Amino acid sequence: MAYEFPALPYATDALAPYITAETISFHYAKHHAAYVTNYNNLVKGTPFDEQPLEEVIKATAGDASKVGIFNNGAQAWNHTFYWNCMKPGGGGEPTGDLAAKIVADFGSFAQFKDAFKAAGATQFGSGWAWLVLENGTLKVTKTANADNPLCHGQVPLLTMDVWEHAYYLVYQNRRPDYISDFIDNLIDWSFVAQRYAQAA
Ligand code: MN3
Repeated sequence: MAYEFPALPYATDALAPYITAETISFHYAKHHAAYVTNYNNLVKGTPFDEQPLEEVIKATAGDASKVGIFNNGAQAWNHTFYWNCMKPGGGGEPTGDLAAKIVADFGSFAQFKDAFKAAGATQFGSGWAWLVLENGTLKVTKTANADNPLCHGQVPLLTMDVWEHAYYLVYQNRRPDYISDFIDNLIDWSFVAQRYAQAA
């Protein structure tokens, strides 16, 4: 029961100029593919091979003897989720229940944006910024390396990859510009709203 490398949900040049076909050719076709291949090789012949990826991630989190399975499995999951959080012509603002919940928990959409930008900009080194639901409350968090909110009792609703490989070919050292473009031009709020509806 190998974890299947998922197809990209759009064409390789669909997110340009923010995420170009060249970025996708490395980030999706090399980095993400390698995490999936490594994960499948590591779990092959172990009981983890029969378990859903999310269960393996939670079961191996914090276990030093399983760090390879955790890192590659969580990175496989994180990247699949990341691609689904974006769409061509994305950005704008959420609507409906999710929009109301963002205002209730952050004060305004602008305050959410500030918190999400700050999480991405202040993640030192490699990691991820997240919008999560925890005990019925929306929160913005950041995690280092492969770490994932599933391991902290949180439901991931949105993520942004802030590893340098996510933006370096287009933005070089300008991570804040990548973050602004991600928020204003790439987020698929209908996907996030769907996740929220399932979790709420
Ligand atoms: Mn990445």
